[in-house]
Amino acid sequence: MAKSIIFHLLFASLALTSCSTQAPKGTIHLNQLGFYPKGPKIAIISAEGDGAFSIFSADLKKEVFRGQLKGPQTSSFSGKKTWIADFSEFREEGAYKLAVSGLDTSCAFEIKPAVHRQVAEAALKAFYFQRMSTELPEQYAGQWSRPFSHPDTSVLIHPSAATEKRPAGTIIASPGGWYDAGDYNKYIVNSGITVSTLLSLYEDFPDYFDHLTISIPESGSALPGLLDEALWNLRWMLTMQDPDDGGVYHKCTTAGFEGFVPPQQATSPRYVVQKSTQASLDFAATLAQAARVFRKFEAELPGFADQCMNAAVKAWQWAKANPAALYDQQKINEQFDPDITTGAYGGRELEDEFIWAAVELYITTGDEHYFKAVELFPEEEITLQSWGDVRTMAYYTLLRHAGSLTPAAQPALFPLKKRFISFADGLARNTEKTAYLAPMENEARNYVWGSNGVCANQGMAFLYACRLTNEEKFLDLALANLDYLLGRNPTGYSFVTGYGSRTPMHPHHRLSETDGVENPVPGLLVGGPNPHQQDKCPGYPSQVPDESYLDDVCSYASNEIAINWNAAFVYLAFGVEIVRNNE
Ligand code: G3I
Ligand code: 9MR
Repeated sequence: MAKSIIFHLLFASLALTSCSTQAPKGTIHLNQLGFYPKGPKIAIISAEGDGAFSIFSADLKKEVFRGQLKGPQTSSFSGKKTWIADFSEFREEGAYKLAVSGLDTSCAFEIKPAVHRQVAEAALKAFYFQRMSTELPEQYAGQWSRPFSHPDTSVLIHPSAATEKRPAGTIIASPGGWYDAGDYNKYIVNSGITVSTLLSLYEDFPDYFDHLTISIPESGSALPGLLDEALWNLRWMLTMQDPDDGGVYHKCTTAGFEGFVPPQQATSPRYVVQKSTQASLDFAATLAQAARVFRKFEAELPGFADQCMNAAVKAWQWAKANPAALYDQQKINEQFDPDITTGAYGGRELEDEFIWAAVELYITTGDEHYFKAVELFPEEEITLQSWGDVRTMAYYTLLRHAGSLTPAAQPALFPLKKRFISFADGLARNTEKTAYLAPMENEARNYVWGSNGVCANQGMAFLYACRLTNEEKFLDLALANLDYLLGRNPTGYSFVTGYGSRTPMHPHHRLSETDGVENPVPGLLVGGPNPHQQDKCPGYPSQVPDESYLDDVCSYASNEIAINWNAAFVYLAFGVEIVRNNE
């Protein structure tokens, strides 16, 4: 009894300490949005407490749960110790703070159903904010409204892309689409995996998205909001195909990056650059998938599915005839002017792109010759999807359509499932030994440029593993990745702009930086910790892989945003939300 009173008094003093919104040395790391009532609830404490922790009502007046810290765990990157506060068994809905004697209390978080719905919707809405060749009126964009920018109706054929029918300097129209990232360019390779991730989300959960409206100008149309948004970029992608031969331009870009000026003032000449095998295959895969998805909406978009299909087939044929048209920016610049110095998104090895395109074409058409055109398992290991490695996108599609495979593909299913589960197990191996109980922390090599995208893509893989096996552990792993991105990580940031108590305020994002609005455009996932620090910005707090993050506009290697990372986050957040709320 006496002990409990002392304990209570200790915690009472905490009422005066603030949550660590601004303090860089916040020591309680948790999903800053909160938890599902029946789900796991973990916070990580990066300083030694007195062995106990408490959950208080958000006004700190009432202690509602008390537990013992477990640990310590040791970070294999920094050697630092952490302790685990597990309050999974506390299930009462409400707003709370977590307290450990002697430390700042956490900021308030919630326990409630659909706890990630808002952030998932915001991350989807972020694609609207990335739209180009359009005005963003206040009705949809609020304080981030902006005038029409980047018409892209007078785009030049760069000498690297010149043909007899379209010599250098020919003007074509390539309007629409999303800004790739913090820059003002559009890249087919990155667009492909991005749109495909969103279309996969639709294919995996059609009922949910048939009923989800988002606040965009098309809302009220007969299409689901998710597909209206995807359409915005698909229509642009179609303009990137050379109508004469089916090859696809690698990107639509200025010669160099524009400065940090508002989009309507960024008026440097724009080019489409060299047709590449990689862009053509990513295009073929994405458009073949789009043909499948939009077939259902023939009445609303007459002819669109056929248009996508024809474009996909032509791009595939071009790639088969030009299997080694690599995008090598240095080589291009040795031969042609002006030099192109924007994002490269180049790949040297295209086996995975061939597999992905072949599988999407096969699933949409049922034509086995596509399937037979590639070797499905060029190596034993399955690798995580990224813009440069799209093989697993093919596997997701095969798994999703497992019930309708023709005889040529059926034998692949068993080995695919087996390999996929062992891949997902591999991603999670040793998670319980990590300092943040996060699969990301298993390997230093996860910490590349866009490590948060790696984390979100891993989460997507866990959701597929969950679907395949029905094992709860995979759902918990997906949630662990979401927890990581929303605050349960050593930096103390929730990495999605505007969502969480401590979020990036200075992303490398020209739209946010030049709009005169204090808060960045919401719903954007920043790249995340990256010890390679390619931007060489001063002020990184650390070189340790999972701590090397800088919330400064200078830091494009850790604090840029990008559509591919956002799409993976949208998949993860909605996926967890849908599966958890169906329990
Ligand atoms: O794969 C290697 C790995 O083997 C090696 O250990 C590791 C350490 O250096 O590097 C890995 O490669 C990295 C690659 O991304 C794959 O993740 C490269 O170093 C790194 O430079 C490369 O970064 C890319 C970056 O552009 C620079 O080209 C990012 O993935 C990519 O997301 C980013 O994309 C940019 C666009 O070019 C332009 N628009 C903005 C966009 C986002 O920053
Ligand atoms: O703003 C550019 C960003 O989108 C790219 O990811 C990054 C790497 O390619 O480059 C940024 O642009 C910088 C350029 O590379 C070097 N000079 C400064 C530019 C703006 O910070």
